[in-house]
Amino acid sequence: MSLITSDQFRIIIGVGQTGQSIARYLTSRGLSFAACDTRLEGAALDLFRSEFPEVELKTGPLDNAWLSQATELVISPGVAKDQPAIRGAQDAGARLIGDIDLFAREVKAPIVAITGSNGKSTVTTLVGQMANDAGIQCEIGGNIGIPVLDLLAKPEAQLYVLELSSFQLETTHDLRPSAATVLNLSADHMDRYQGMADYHQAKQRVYRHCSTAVVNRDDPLTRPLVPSTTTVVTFGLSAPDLKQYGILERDGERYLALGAKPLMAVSEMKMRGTHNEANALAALALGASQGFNLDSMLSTLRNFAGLEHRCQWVAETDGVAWFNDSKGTNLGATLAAVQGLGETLVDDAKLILIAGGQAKGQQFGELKAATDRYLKSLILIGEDANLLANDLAFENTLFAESITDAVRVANEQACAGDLVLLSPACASFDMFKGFEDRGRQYVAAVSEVAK
Ligand code: UMA
Ligand code: ADP
Repeated sequence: MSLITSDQFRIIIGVGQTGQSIARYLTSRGLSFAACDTRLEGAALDLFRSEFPEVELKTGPLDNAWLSQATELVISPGVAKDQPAIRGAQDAGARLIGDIDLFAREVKAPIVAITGSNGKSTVTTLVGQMANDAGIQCEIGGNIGIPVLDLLAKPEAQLYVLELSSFQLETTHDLRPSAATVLNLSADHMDRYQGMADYHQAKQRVYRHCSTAVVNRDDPLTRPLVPSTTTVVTFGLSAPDLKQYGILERDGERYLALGAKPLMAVSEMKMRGTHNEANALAALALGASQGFNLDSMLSTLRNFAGLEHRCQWVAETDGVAWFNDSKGTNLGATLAAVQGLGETLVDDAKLILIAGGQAKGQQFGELKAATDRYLKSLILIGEDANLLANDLAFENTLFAESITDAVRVANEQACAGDLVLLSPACASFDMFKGFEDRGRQYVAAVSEVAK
């Protein structure tokens, strides 16, 4: 582990949320730095300039010769590290790190590190809530939207729960989590990775130097390639072995369970869907590894209603239920939503799925069995609508120009008992500011229909 010293020249690459937090951190430690961003203008650049008017800020294409003067490059997660100017600077001796390493070097309290393709924000929030309910002062941050270095401003924290993306993990070397998990792995960000192997490798980095690895036994790709001295605890939707977490059935009722012991009926949870059962089990395993009181964790699970834009119930109109899963930005999430809600349909009721946007290099064939089984209509929006249409080859596929149009078409298609689900399996930036904007526009359109 290298130490922060003042005789180094650091350059921050990318001046968005992360870059600004790095700049605040380095400033607070009295360390000098410069910064760069490949964009020429934008709100992030304006903010950075106004907060750090004295700092040299280069914009435009990355400059290899300039970057090569740095001893340390602190890169933002959204900037791909595999590009000539950065590789060149590394060859010239610059160390490439991210904000997680800077945090790891300073932090005193234990860290729970959470990654995976889906469920990160849900499990991070849940574990944070479990900790606080159990009387442990806990801060959550990371990819969830709170840069980790900003958490150092709260030194009283007894525990940090971090959501980490594969992008953040790529440049993380010095993190020593008390517990770490890869919740699941399905294709995502294939526009940044060479393939699944590459993406898998980035996610696996969360287990390096961890004390307890929490593993999804239903998903072999989450198994750690770590030394046998690491404690491994598993969760999954099957009946669990001794000291592992899973699901037990008793008299037709499903229970969250630890070994042979039922802990609480799944029906007591406010969160719905088997994917959320997996999230609850992962959270229990992570919480137990930190010594949280079991009864307190179960009470948190009873009260936790899930997060906005994640399979969230929005409204009911003439017997049709509308769900917002705008955060379903990849195939794995949409598959979980379609299966999870599909299993709840009664009699002849069906799902009407609104999907589409930017595909991020994904192929969607793996969704076909679930869409064929549960869908009445597939309504597609966005720039990669045709890609989904071809991969899913669903007979009743309709196209819409906007989210309002999609909701209007869905309303025409739906009968009492049906569910309408927005779960795009795609990024939103072709039509929206982000998944939150997409979700809010959907909810607004649904409330027009509901009038
Ligand atoms: N930039 C460049 N060159 C590039 C790309 C970006 O200069 O090639 C610049 C942009 O012009 C901008 C800045 O970098 O000024 C943006 O940096 P960033 O893309 O790393 O984004 P931040 O604002 O720092 O937010 C990041 C995470 N974003 C990404 O990883 C893309 C946020 O996750 C995270 O909440 C935040 O740090 C705090 O930790 C968002 C995300 O979309 C929610 N994450 C992905 C996901 O969840 O799928 C991984
Ligand atoms: P992340 O932070 O990894 O994006 P979220 O908790 O925000 O995860 O949920 C993102 C999407 O994934 C939502 O659409 C949600 O319904 C779905 N999801 C949540 N948990 C899981 C899971 N365990 N497996 C598959 N999909 C999930």
